[in-house]
Amino acid sequence: MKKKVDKLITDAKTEIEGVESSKELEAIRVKYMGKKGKITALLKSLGELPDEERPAAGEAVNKGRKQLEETLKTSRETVRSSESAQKLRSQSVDITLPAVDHVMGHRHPINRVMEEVLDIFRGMGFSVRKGPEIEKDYYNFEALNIPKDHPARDMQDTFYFGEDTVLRTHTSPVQIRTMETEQPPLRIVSPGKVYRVDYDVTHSPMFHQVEGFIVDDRITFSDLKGVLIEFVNQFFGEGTPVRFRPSFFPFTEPSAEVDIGCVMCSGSGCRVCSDSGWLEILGSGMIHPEVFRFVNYDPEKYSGFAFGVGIERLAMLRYGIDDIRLFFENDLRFLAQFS
Ligand code: 2NL
Repeated sequence: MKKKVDKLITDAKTEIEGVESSKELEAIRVKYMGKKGKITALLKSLGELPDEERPAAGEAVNKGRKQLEETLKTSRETVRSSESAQKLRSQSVDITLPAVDHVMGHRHPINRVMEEVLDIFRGMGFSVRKGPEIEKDYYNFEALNIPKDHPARDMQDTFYFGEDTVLRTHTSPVQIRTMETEQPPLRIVSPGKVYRVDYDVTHSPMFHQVEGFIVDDRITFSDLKGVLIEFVNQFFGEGTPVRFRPSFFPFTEPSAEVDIGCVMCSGSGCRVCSDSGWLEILGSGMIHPEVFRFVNYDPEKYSGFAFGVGIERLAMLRYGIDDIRLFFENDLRFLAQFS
C-alpha cells in the first residue's frame, strides 16, 4: 500500500510541476482528491484489507493525502500570483502616452455679440432688465402708441395667442414695465428674444434685440447722438463713419435711423450696402409724449430717448455672414469658427 501511495504522490507532483493555470491545477486536485479521485479510491479500499494491515496502510494513505494537499496549496499560491501579475501586465496603462484631447465648447456667436453690446452699455451706466417673451397686447403695442390699425399689428407680422396675448415683437414692453414701477432718472437696456412672422436670408421668426432708453429731465437729441456714436465707435471701431437719418416710429418723435459706413466696401458701394455706401444698424428717437402718458410720467417734466438694435444684424456685419439662418442651424462646422 505504501508503494502504491508513493507512486500516486510522485505522479501527482510531476503533474503539478507542469501546471500553468489554476484551472489545470483544479483538474489535478479533482483527479486525485475528488469524490472519484485516486487517493479517495485508496481510502475507500482500506476496508477490504485484512485487520493487521489496515492501520499501517491507513497511515500511509493519510500521510500521502496530507502531503498532496500541502503541495496543491503551495502550487495554488504560486499559480495565483503569477496569474495576477500577468493580468496586471496586460491591463497596464502607459502613462507616458499623450492624453486624449477633449473638445472645448464655446459661446454661440449671437451670445458673444449680445454680451459685447451689453458690456458697452454697462460701461455707459446702463442697467440690464429682462422680461417675459409672451406679452399682453397692451405692453407690446397699446402703451407704445401703436394704434389698432397700424401695419405692425397685422396678423402677418405678429404671432398671436388669441385676442390680446402675443409673442413680443420687440423688447420695448420691458421698458414700459420698468417705467410703470420705477421713477426717473432711468438708464436701462433690455436684451432678449423677439418674434415676428418673417423668414428669408436676412429675417428669422425669432431673433435677438437690445433696446435701451434714458429718461430724466432735460434729456435731448444730443444725448441720443452722443450715446449712439459712442456705441458705434466701441463696437465697430474708433472713427467709423456714422449718420443719423430721419425716420418714423409710432413711439418716438422725432425718430432717426443710424447708419454706419459700409464695413464691406468702406463706403465705395457694394452688394451688401446696395451701392449706397451706408448700412442701417439701429433705430432710435426721442420717446413720444403719448408713451409717457401711458406710464403716468409728466411729458412736461421728463424727456428721454430710446433705441433698438438687432443682434443678428450686428453679428452678420461683424463676421461677414450673408444668411441669418446659419445662426440657427447649429451646424458645428459653422459654429466652431467663432471660438
Ligand atoms: C428698430 C427700432 C426702436 C425704440 C425702439 C422705444 C421703447 C420705448 C419707447 C420708445 Cl418704451 N421707444 N424703443 C425706439 C426707437 C426705435 O427700435 O429698428 N429696432 C431694431
